Amino acid sequence: MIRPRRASAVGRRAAAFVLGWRVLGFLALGCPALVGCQSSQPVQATAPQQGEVTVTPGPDGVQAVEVDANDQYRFIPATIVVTVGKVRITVRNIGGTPHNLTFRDLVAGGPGPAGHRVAVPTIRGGAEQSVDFSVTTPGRYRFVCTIHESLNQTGTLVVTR
Ligand SMILES: [Cu+2]
Repeated sequence: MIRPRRASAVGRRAAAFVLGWRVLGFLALGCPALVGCQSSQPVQATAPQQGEVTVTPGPDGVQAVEVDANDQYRFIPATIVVTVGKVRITVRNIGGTPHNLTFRDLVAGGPGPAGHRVAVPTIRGGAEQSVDFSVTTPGRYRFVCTIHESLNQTGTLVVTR
């Protein structure tokens, strides 16, 4: 007579376990949808960074690269590899949300903690704008969209010798 009681206890535990996972599943699936309803924050905020390009200089010696900014709050490509010298980054806003591209630690004339940051100012959807600058110090320079940095709209300029 003990076996049926054990079996039912296991059954209750299993039922509680399944119910627990159903609750977790509801929370996991329900929360992003609720957040999406309450604000313009995207569900795609955890999308991976995409793309890497190695830029070669044009006839004018400028290493020109186009970077798309999209409605998934990403820069594509997110990694840009150049050598020391002249660089031109053209941001194309291919979505409808305004974006900018701002370097945190790269000022006009080279790297540094203060001064005029190298940046493409905020542009509307469908617009494009370039910034020209020179880099003299190899390193990794992070850039962000200051509007959507918390959504991980970031990228890296890798400068080699
Ligand atoms: Cu942005």
